[in-house]
Amino acid sequence: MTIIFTHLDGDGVCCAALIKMIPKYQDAYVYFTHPAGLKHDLSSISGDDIVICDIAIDLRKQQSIYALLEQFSNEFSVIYIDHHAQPDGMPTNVVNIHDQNVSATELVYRFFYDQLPSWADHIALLGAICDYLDNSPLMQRLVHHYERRTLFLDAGFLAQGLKKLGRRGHYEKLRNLVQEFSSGKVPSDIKELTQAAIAATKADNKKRPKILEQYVSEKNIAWIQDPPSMSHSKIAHWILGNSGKHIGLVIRTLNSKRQLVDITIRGWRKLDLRTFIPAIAMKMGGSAGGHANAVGCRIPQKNLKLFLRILDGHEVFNGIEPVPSVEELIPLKPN
Ligand SMILES: [Mn+2]
Repeated sequence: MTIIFTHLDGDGVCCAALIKMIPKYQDAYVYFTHPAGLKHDLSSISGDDIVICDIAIDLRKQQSIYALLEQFSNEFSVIYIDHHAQPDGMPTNVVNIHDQNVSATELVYRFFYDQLPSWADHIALLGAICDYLDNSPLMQRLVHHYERRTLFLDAGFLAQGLKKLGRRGHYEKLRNLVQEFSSGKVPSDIKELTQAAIAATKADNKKRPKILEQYVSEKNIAWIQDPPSMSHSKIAHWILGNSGKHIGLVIRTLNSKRQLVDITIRGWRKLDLRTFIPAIAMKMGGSAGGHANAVGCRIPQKNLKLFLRILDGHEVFNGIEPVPSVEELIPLKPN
């Protein structure tokens, strides 16, 4: 049997659904995991072919993960498909499909393209949209196979519905969802998903005005600390848009480790956030990872103020155009 290890977000679910469309993998078992849990979850299996999708390699566990993959790949097929930063040293017998510019779903779609049904492009698009990575040449080409508004409605049902269904402990429901998608259904066919999505969207819309009253604007950045519990990336987008600053940050004090904070950062795609934020986080005694426009950091709480000050004063912001204000873009010239 094959085991598919994947992430429990929209991108990860679509990766697994695509793979299970292939006859060879239709009985594969889907194991939902995350970077910090991958080593533990890999240790719990034996004697299977594996495909791992959309899971970043946690630097602190890199050596033991690579050792396990090496051991498995000497005897079984091991395919690693991912789009997060990847440390060197992936064992040579592992088929390593890696590109940081596109979604994991797109990589799965392209790797298995010859074995997929023609309608797999629909699920490929949904996974890419859920990870904000539908701007690649292939996805831009495929968008025209469908109708944009309908496509985004389905992607919205998936991303928002997973706010509830994607919680840990709902693994059986998620496996059913993967099964439905791999048999030709889309999110709008699945009542439990659409209902959860509508409830989540209503709750988000209700929280938005309150959150917009609470954030702090600096010269180049806008940030909020310990907002009501909901998607941090969504809050980061809201305060980014509302403030018109270059980046938006959501800071959360960890419940289990009060001396640490997690920071979710989003920008306008004019800057590659990886080129300067991880270095600052490391200087503060923390760590960081992510994509060009989506970075997460964990740093000691005591260095938070300094981190924000260094970031706000960073020279990288001097070299880019300011974000235009809405008012600048409003005026019309009558003909
Ligand atoms: Mn992803």
